[in-house]
Amino acid sequence: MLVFHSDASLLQNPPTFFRHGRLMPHPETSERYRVLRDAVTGAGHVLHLAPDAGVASIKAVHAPDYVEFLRTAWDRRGELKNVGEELLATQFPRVGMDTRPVGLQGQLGFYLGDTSTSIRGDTWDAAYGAAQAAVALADHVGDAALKGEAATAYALCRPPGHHAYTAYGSGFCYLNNSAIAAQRLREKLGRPVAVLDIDVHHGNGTQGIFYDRADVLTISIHADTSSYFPFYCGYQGETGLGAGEGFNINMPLAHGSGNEVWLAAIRDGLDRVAGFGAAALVVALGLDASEEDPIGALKVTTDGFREAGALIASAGLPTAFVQEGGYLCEALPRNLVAFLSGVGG
Ligand code: Q9C
Ligand code: ZN
Repeated sequence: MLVFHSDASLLQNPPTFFRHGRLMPHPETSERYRVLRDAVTGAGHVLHLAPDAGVASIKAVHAPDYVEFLRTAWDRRGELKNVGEELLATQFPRVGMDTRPVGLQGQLGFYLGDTSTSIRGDTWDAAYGAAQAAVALADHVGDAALKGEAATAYALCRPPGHHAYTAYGSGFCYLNNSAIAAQRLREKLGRPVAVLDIDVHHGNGTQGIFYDRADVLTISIHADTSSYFPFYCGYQGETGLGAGEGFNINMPLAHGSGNEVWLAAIRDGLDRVAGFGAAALVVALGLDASEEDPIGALKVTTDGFREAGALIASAGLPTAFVQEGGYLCEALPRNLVAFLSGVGG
């Protein structure tokens, strides 16, 4: 299988984040990229450096002011006194507080949803590189689809993307790589596409980006959010808005659920994708549903990941697999290799 990636994914390596009143090691490190890259090359998959396709496909799903903020925030750090290694939001607007402040500290809270998603000197370069991998992936899968081939390929995107909304980042995510790939496929094929998100966390950014649209079906299978990130969404009643009504599906699963429940949800999701008539599928491939994941909440095994790959491949659609979460543990590289072997090709 072709693997699209960017060397810029070695950048943006946050050492710590706040959790439960302590500074803890940050799970979303550049070591994840090295481990996943070595796993796919070790399994014989072929790496392709993504070319720079520019900012247009990023701006097809993200607001220009948010993209400009991400690109320039670190260079503006002189606006603040005594800045350390990273910029972090300290105040966040609530519903109804919608004025964009002028200064950098206020804009950090305006454009970043939590304290685990900081701005460092190389954040933009890393997020931009990951987005380019998603674009290269979509172009490959889309070009093959235009020739009548149901190609499958994978983008090793890091940092991840599915918690990034149109105009703000959160949950370790800055640019929504899965949404960028979906929108690119939608434009290239001129037909509806679907996103199936199997990361253990609700794909809230992707849901938000496509919430009022009928041409991109979004489905998220995740650990129940009533006591789990992102807390404020991810529930079954969120079905879309306006023209998008009926085109967002959330499948929250009980914490501790294993292969059987998770794979049944994937089958259900694939049935919905088929009923929708998607011309192509984007899979937001988090590996943090693993039983070993350090911040996970489900109990999926390596065999479960292999089976998931096989199930998704059996749908026979042009499919773009986009790396999302999945954190360092012994099973992480093994689960990626197993998933891709299940997909085959
Ligand atoms: N206990 C992705 O998997 N909360 N993001 C961290 C750790 C944020 C995960 C708390 C989790 C975001 C892409
Ligand atoms: Zn996740």
